[in-house]
Amino acid sequence: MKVKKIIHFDMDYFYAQVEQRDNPSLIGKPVGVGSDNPRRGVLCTCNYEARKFGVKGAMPTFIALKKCPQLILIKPAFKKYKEASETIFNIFKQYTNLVQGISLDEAYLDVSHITDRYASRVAKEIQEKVKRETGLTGSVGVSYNKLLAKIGSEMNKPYGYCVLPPDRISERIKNFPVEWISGVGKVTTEKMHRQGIKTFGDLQMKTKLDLINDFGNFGPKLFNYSRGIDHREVEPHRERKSLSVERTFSENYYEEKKLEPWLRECFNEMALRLDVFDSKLIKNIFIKIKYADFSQTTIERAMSEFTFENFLNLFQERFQVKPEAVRLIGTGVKFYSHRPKQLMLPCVAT
Ligand code: DCP
Ligand code: MG
Ligand code: MG
Repeated sequence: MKVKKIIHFDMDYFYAQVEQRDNPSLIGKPVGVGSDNPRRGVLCTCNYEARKFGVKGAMPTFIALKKCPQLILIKPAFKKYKEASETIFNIFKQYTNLVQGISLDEAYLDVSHITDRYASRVAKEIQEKVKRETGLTGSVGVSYNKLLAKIGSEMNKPYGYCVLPPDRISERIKNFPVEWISGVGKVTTEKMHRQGIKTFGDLQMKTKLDLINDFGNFGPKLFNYSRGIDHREVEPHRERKSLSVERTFSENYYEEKKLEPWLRECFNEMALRLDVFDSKLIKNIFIKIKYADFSQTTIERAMSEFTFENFLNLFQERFQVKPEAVRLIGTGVKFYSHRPKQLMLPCVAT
């Protein structure tokens, strides 16, 4: 089988870096992007100076401020991030049609067809071009499959660069922590740790049957991934089934008036993330409400028009049934599962 050449690219502290680029006085200081309301907000991300204090993306702002009182908070400006994202995806597409966008700042590229230079050379070129054209840094990983390319891009962040060639791979990845495997999130990591499985090497000691017993369908994948084997293709036209945006509050709300601005914030972010074509292919819209008692409800409706009022109506309809303290609110859309081919974009960056 021919060995593939896969690149994984991910921008460094993306939203925060854009803000720093546009306001250089922030450079060298801890910066968080997110709601600037220290009582209710949540961070989207933060720069590496802030991470030294234990601040992380998705952390409630008040906790971030406890860890790092001098943290500079900036409200997100999604339009700027989307612009930067479009620029980087245009660069990717100059190299290959096989670009799979994972989010605004992240993509896999299959560059197997480029034979006149090493994939590592191509990756460096892309990294430099992104820096020149956006003023921003990203990290790249180069390998012969998606799993290892992604691990590579995360290994030396920020402005990282790492090549993982196939020779003696299962030996060389033995000490990598299990949480570097795609699909191994917090819950699976904890489960593995409880069983004394901390590294790829620990997984390699298990039989396929052990892994199936403990992790079900994910077992055979874990068996392969822990040995650096991954057959997933880069899928440029991968269909997105849904898109949603949600906000968790650090205090609960039970008044519709107080919830409405959050609903609007979710809607606005979703509108920005939606592609022009995507917005024509929405089948249903939905609202998610999580109550203070952690019970959760969603209400879904066939799409008539993509307007805030439609989401608000849907929300009101559901909230009237149970007007109690709310801890999370979200808006979402579901797409038609078989989209007409001619409407597909060459690449969809979330
Ligand atoms: N993002 C968000 N909410 C999250 C996760 C991410 O709003 N829960 C946004 C903010 C990030 C951007 O998406 O800047 C990209 O996400 P990444 O996970 O790639 O994180 P960063 O690029 O910020 O940092 P890193 O350098 O670790 O990639
Ligand atoms: Mg990133
Ligand atoms: Mg990312």
